[in-house]
Parts: sequence; structure tokens; C-alpha cells
Amino acid sequence: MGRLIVVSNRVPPPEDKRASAGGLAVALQAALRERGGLWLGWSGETAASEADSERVKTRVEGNITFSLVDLTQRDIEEYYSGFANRALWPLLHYRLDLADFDRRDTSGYFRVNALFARILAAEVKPDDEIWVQDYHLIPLAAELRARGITNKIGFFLHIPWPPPDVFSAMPWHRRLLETFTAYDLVGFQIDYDAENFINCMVREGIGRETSRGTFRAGEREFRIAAFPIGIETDEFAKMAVEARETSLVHRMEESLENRKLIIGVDRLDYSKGIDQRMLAYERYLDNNPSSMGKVVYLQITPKSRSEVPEYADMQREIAETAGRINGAFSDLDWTPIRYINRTIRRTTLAGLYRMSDVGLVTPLRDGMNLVAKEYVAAQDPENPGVLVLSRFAGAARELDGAVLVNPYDLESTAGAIAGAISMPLDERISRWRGMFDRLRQYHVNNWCDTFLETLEKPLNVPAFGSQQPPLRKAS
Ligand code: ADQ
Repeated sequence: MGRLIVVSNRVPPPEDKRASAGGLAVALQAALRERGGLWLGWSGETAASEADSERVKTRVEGNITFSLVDLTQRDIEEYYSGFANRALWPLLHYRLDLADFDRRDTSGYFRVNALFARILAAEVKPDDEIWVQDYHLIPLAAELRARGITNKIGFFLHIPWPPPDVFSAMPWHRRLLETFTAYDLVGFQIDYDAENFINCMVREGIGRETSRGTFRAGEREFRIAAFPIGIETDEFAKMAVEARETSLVHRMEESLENRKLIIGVDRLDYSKGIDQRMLAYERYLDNNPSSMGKVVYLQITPKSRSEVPEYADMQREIAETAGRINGAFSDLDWTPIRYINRTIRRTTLAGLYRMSDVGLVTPLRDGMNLVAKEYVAAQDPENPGVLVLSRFAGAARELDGAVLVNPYDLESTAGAIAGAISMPLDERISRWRGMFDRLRQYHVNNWCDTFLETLEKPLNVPAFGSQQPPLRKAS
């Protein structure tokens, strides 16, 4: 078996060990360690010139080489802030109203993909397998093939894929779709995304499905499948138990004075539906006067992508909504919403999930949503909280013990919050148990292994082992 090469927009710092790193970074590093390999991506730093971008900084940790590329200010603006985050991110989250399709950004996106391909092509050895992560790097395989690379190349999209009528609103939709045919395996979070993608390819006449999950486009044949990403379930559960003893979690508990706690944890992003969630909570307070003073909603939201204008607007809107609700409902000794704009240590986060009676995870659209899974993993088996989950999160296809809501429907989300707050213990336990078992069975390491095994299998061999549990029935 050759080396594994992972390519992603950002590369986690090698010193990022388990306590602070997310499950995905840990799982990919474990896969790299197992086989030896290379992780290539943007360093997060700005290069003074294009020539500086070509000078890759490498760090070697055991059998893993981290290759970090600095990007010029123009590359960052066009490729990252522009095409990736102002065109693809809103488009793939069904937000055409927020998408900005700019010709210059598009050429910046392809230019940076070509830069990564040039750097990588010089490194690739014949047996290496390449795994490209996420929407920043869709054309990378096509750029590598153009440079004569014939190795196996897989791609995994962490975010949703919309139906053809949404996707084709982007002027360069066909050009981008065609680049997918350079991969050997294209992975999505859930089956709905894979179906939407296949429909886009077929609608454009790029090719056809030859058998379930196998797609032919001209001379090329490749696989398309869903690989729902998991978390480091047992490790996270253990962290949640230990975190109960930390001083921050104690302080939080004392400050609650036996009130019920609802928790929301999201990067500040319009896809997460934070504003709608606060409005649904307001509706809940309105509809349930007896809950006044007895419930606290903690929303932890670190700022993200502040350089993108749509994010700055949204940041203001959410802060105003929280302020307005608090102004209207607060009492001398009670504030209904605690809104925090910062990153919290993973251990503390685990402890806060565990002490919360309700996990409120209501994105308008989300590839998977790991917060939903972390909330479940962190619960006390004898007294678990209730997960209220948007039907538009990929996680809703798996977590069948969650109370599913439509986040656009404030009234029914308010009703779901009320139901979750008062849910009897036996129902809470039975809903939680199945979800937890599933999360243990399909750990993030299994996700990694299943993807790589599928990438390695010849096309005439059935794709899946038994690791991947079936998805819930469509609701
Ligand atoms: P994200 O959109 O970033 O990920 P999510 O899956 O919820 O969304 O992951 C966020 C991670 O950040 C979680 O591990 C969470 O614990 C952490 N986090 C959030 N707020 C935090 C805070 N205040 N402090 C510290 N940590 C915080 C994208 C896709 C998702 C997909 C993932 C993985 O948008 O749909 O699930 O990739 O594939």
C-alpha cells in the first residue's frame, strides 16, 4: 500500500493534539500515520508574491509530512473569500439570494487549484492515494490528471449538494461538474446529496449511472456514494464526564440556579439558522408564560469568515435579535438568552453539552452537523438531554431519536422546545440509547476507513463493507 495524501484548504497545525483538535483532523492524522503520508493545504498565511506561493513550507512529524502553502492576498480574496465562500458555500446551501458569482473570483479559484496541483504533481509517487477534502478544491483532480497523474483520487464534500435547478444558477456550473469526472470516488455526507449530484450530472448530459453508485462519463468510470461523517464518540463521552469537574462548568452550573438549560453551539454562519432559532425560542417563551425565569438558552457562536460581507451583516442581525429578546423578557435576576461569541475548549464544550437539558441544533441546511452528534455523545446515560434537530441537517438521516423540526416553522419549533423541556425520563433514555449506539458503531475512524476502502476497490467489486449502518427512512 502506498502513502496517503490528504489535500484540504487548511491543514491543522501538527501540534494540534486531541484536546483541542476536532474529530476530523484527528481521524485524518490517524489514517496518515497508519500508512505514512502527506497533508497539503494553505498555511493561512499571506505570501508576498506568486513566486513565494510556490515555495512550500514543510514540517515532518513521524511519518507525516505537512506541506503548507502561503497564498497571495489576491488568491485569498478570489479563491477563498470569493469563489469558495461567496459563490460555492451559499449555492451548495441553497442560498442563491446570498451568492455572488464573480468572473474574477472564478478564475482565482481555478488558478489556486492549478497551483496546488503543480505543487502536488511534483510530490506524487506511483502508489500514492490522494484524498481531496471539500468544496475549495473540486477541480484539483482534473488539474492533476492534466499533469499526467494517474493515481487513485477520491473527493469528499463536507457540505450539502443541491438539486439541478439550484446548482445550474451558477454560470460556470457545467465547467465545475465536468471536473468531477477526474475522480475515482466522489463522496457525500448523505444519500440525498449524492442523488442531487447524480441528477445534476445527468441533466447536463455529462454521463449516466451504469449501476447503483457507478457513473460513466465518456471514457471515465467512477463511484459516487454517501459516507456520513462520524465523531470520536467514546473519547468525547469520556471528555464530557471529566469536564463536569472543571471550574468553568461548575461556575455555569451554579449560575443556572436549577433552571433548565438549552444549548446551541455553531460557527456564526447563516446556514446554521441562529436568528430563526432565537425567534423560535422567543415564541416558546411567549407561548409558555410559566417558563419565564425557569429556562436559560445558551448560544455559543464563535465568529467566522468576518471578512465576507454577508457574515458581518448576519453578525449584527443576530446580536440585535438576542438583545431585543433579552430586553423584552429579562428580569432583575434572569436573562433568557446568554449569547457568547467565542471559541470554547472542546472539553468545556463537552461538559456544557452534558449539563444541558436540550440541544438545539436547527440549521437551515447542513452537510452533517457534528454538534448534533457531540451533544448525543456527551449525555449522561441515566439522565440524557433531548436533541431537537433540523430535518435539513444531514445528521437527521441518522439520528432517529432526535425531535425533528422544520427550522422555518417557528411555531412548531417552539412546540418542540416545549416538548423537549418536559419530556419524561424513560422517553429521553429510549430516544438517546439508539442514537448513542449508532454513533459508537460508526465512529469517525470508520468513516475514514470506509471511504479509503471504497476508493481502493475495483469498480466491479461491491462497494460497502458492513461498517456503515443504514439511514433512517425518509420523513
Ligand atoms: P461546520 O459547518 O463547521 O462543518 P459542524 O459539523 O457543526 O459545522 O462542526 C463544527 C465543529 O466546531 C464542531 O466540532 C463543534 O464542536 C466546533 N465548534 C462549534 N462552535 C464552537 C465553539 N464556540 N467553540 C469550540 N468549538 C466549536 C462542516 C459542515 C458540516 C459537517 C462538518 C464535518 O458544514 O455539515 O458536519 O463540516 O464534515
